[in-house]
Order: sequence, then structure tokens, then C-alpha cells
Amino acid sequence: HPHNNGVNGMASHQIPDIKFTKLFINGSFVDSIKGRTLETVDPRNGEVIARIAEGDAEDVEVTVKAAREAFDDGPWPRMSGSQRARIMHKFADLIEQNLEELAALDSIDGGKLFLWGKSVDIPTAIEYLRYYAGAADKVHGEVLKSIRSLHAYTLKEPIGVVGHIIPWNFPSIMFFLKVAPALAAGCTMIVKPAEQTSLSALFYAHLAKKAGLPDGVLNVVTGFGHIAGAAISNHMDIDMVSFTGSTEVGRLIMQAAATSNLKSVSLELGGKSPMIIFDDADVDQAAMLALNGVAFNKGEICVAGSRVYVQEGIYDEFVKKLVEKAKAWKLGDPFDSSTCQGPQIDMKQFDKVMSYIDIGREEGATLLTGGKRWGTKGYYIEPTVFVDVKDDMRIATEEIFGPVMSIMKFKTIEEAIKRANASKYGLAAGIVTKDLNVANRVSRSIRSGIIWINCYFDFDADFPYGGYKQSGFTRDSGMDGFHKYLQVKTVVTPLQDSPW
Ligand code: TXE
Repeated sequence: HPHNNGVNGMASHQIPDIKFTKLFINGSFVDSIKGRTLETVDPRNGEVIARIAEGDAEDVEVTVKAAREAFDDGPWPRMSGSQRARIMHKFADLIEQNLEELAALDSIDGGKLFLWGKSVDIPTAIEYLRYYAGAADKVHGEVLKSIRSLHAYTLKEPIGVVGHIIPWNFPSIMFFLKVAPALAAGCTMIVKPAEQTSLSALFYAHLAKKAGLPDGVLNVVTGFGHIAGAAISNHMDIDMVSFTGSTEVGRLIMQAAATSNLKSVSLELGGKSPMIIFDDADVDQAAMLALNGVAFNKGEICVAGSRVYVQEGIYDEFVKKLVEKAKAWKLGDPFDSSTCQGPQIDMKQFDKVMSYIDIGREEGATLLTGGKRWGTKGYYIEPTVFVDVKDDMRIATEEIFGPVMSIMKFKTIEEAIKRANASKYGLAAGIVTKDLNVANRVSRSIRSGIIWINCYFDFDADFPYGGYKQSGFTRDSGMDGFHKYLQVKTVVTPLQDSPW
């Protein structure tokens, strides 16, 4: 195991063995039909961690057959919600028992901070299972009052076989954000994790089986997006595709759904979220929120606050404090507990972020700090701050997905709202002010799916997430993230000789 040679003082016992590398179909781990594999790489050093099965359309075909059978004839959709909930809680218990190993898998596979994985990512995955387990037995329709002599009611039914296509930035959270509500609803499913970060998904498949999930309900097909992912979105027998990823691929998925069987589509896409900081803000707090807003998880976060609008009265002080904090922001091995930021996910993303830094310079923005690769191996990039940024520059309009911030100055609240809304995206926004009236007014004026006031990234299983505009549609998380996995059926029967 090349990854077992403790790096930078990291204890090698934290590095897990890779136990699961095959496709998980109908309750068994199997090789891909063609026997192909793909490399998964440790972004700390670019070394290969393991080879995992590379599924394609043929593997998707076999998987969908199993999921369809499990849906049409299997026990899962027919169980009571509370029976499903019991299995989901057991699944959550097993994740708890393997928490450190799962966090370590996401760290070597995705460069995520181990401490965060242990305290946030994996606990959140567990929280989603328990939250939706609580919803599983609360699925009911309504009795409808008709003006005619009709008795009518609605039934809520699982939507069917779901394809989940998930990204690499939060492998565990994304997995359960999608899988947990679909399980609770009684759906069966095929999950296509991102090719960069499939290791924890395969471990979850193993735990699902151990928890007693019937075969065929939860299947994991690892592989590339344009092959296995495309086979899912084009499939004629998948009822819904739930996707989180780039806006570009979101478009392809919708096209594929339209030209195949008009499957239901749920999209959570890119963003270029504004953070608006007003003169009355605590400048220290605002600078920390802004830095964290763009450098947390190395900026690989769809709701990153990458456009920072600062009111003119505190602008200079804010920029000074922000640069100080960015310089003190520690890059390093994700297993080292003092590290603030690990490596970008892969070479492709590293190159993308570095090219945006060049674009920022060429466009005439001023780079105040960062802008360089950190270290000599792996995909580390220093937190990077640009000022003198114009709203229409590419660094201020396009999703960079790295630790790169554009700071812009504003005068009035009206101006801030207008400029913040002038984006094709609408995922999140941050507001930093002590004035409740300002916070309320801006919250209601911004066209985004989530607004954070005097905080950023704070979330809970009960909070719906999703986008306005080209950030996608429908919501993940919360009860909105549950109902999309349910169909509504209206049942009508004539009333004869009834008094009302
Ligand atoms: O994303 P992709 P990439 C953004 C971010 C990033 C950019 C590119 O700006 O820099 O996207 O990243 C699967 N049919 N986000 O190229 O390709 C793929 O295998 C079906 C934002 O990695 O969208 C993976 O499982 N599926 C974001 C998933 O889509 C396809 C998170 C996401 O990868 C496919 C990630 C296809 N034709 C990137 N092509 C967020 N919103 O959080 C790829 N996939």
C-alpha cells in the first residue's frame, strides 16, 4: 500500500485498508462485466490508492433490472414505513461503529480534513439516515372535498427506481442526502458515485447489506460520468434521476431524460454565491466568515461565498484583516489536526483553479495574497484573494470551485442587492450585519435557495437546499428533499346515497 507510508507525521494507522472495490449489484460485490477498472488517486501526492471497478451501460442494465425487480416484487416498497425505519437506524448504527474508517476513506480519496470528516461529514450522513427514518412512517395522502358527489383521496407512493449521480466534494453527505430520503420513501436505486471518490460509497453498500436492506434496493455502480452516468440518465426503465454536479452536466442529464423516457429530474448545480458585508458588521467576524466561505473544503463547495461585496466604510479594514487571516490559513496534510485546507480533488480541478487565477490577473484584478501552488506534491492551492474586481470579469461570474475570492466594494443596500442578483446562479447568499431590517430586506430580495445571516454553511437535515435559476431545481434535504421521491395518486369513487 503506497498510501500506508505515514505522511508528514500522520499516524499510518489512520490510513484504512481498501476493502471494497467492486460494483455492488443485487446484494453482491461483482466485477464489471467487461472486467475494466479505474484508478482512484490520493490528492495529497497523486499516487494511486486502489483500482475500482469501472461499470458501463451493460452493468447499469443488469443493475436496473435488479432494482426494478426489487421495486416491483420485492419487500422494500411494501414494508411499513416503521419497518423500513428500523433497517435505516441499524444502517446508521453501523456507520457510527465505522465512523473513523469512513472519514479516513474520504480523506485519502478526496483530500478532505479528517477531523471534519469525523465530526461533520460522517455524523451528517448518519443524521440524514435517522432524519428520514423518522419520516418513513409519516407518509400519507389527503381526503379531498369535492363539490360533486365524489369521494376522493390521494395516495403517496414511492416514485420507483431512482438513479442518483453524485459529486466528489462531499462523498458521504451527498450519498445520504439522496439515498436516505429515497430509502424512506420505499424506492429502489442505483447510485453512481463520482469516479474520484467511490471508496466510501462501496463501504456504505456493504453496511447496508449488513443492516438487512433487501438485495436490489441499494446498488452502487462505480464508473465514469459520460459512460455509467450517461447510461443512467438515458435509461428507459429508471423513473427518476437525482443529480448534483456541474451545470453543464445537469443540462446533459435533462436532455437525456427528455429524449429517453421523460424520467423525473432533480438537479443541484453550480453557484457563484454572494456574501454581502455591511458597514455595521464586526470586521473580524466578517473576515473570518468570508475566508471560511471560500476556503472551507478548499472551496470545493457548491454554496461557496466566492463573490464578496463589502460596504465602503469598512472596506479597507476588512481587506487588511482578510489578507492577514488568509496568510495564517494553514495548508497541509488533511490528517494533521492543525490543517485548515487540504489538496484540491484532482489534477483537472487543480488546473482549472490555477487557470482562473491567471485569468483574474489577465483581466486586470489585483491579487493580494495566494495565487500559487503550495508544496511540491499533491494538488494544494493557497487561498487566493483578488480585489479591484469588476462584476463582469470571469473570476466574478464563473464558478471556480477552489479557494479563490473576488472582493468588490459597494455603497448602498439597493446596489448590493442588484449586483448580488446579477448572476445566472442562485444557490446561496450570505449577509453580515447587525441591523435586522437590513438582513430581512436583503434575504427577501436575493434570488437564492439559502440565505445565511451572520453565519455561513450552517446546515441541518431539516433545512432544504437547492437552487434558483441555473443552480438547478427541486430541493435536497429537509421534507422537500423527501417528497420528490413520492408520487401522488388521486383515487376517486362516486358517492351514492351519502348525506354529505
Ligand atoms: O463535475 P461533473 P466535474 C462543478 C465545479 C467543478 C465542475 C466540474 O465547478 O469545477 O463542476 O467538475 C457525473 N452524464 N461541480 O467535472 O462532471 C460524474 O461522474 C451523467 C459543482 O467533476 O458534473 C460525477 O458523478 N453523469 C458541484 C457527477 O456527474 C455525468 C459538484 C459530477 O461531476 C456525466 C461537482 C454525464 N455526461 C462539481 N458527466 C456541486 N454542485 O456541488 C459526468 N457525470
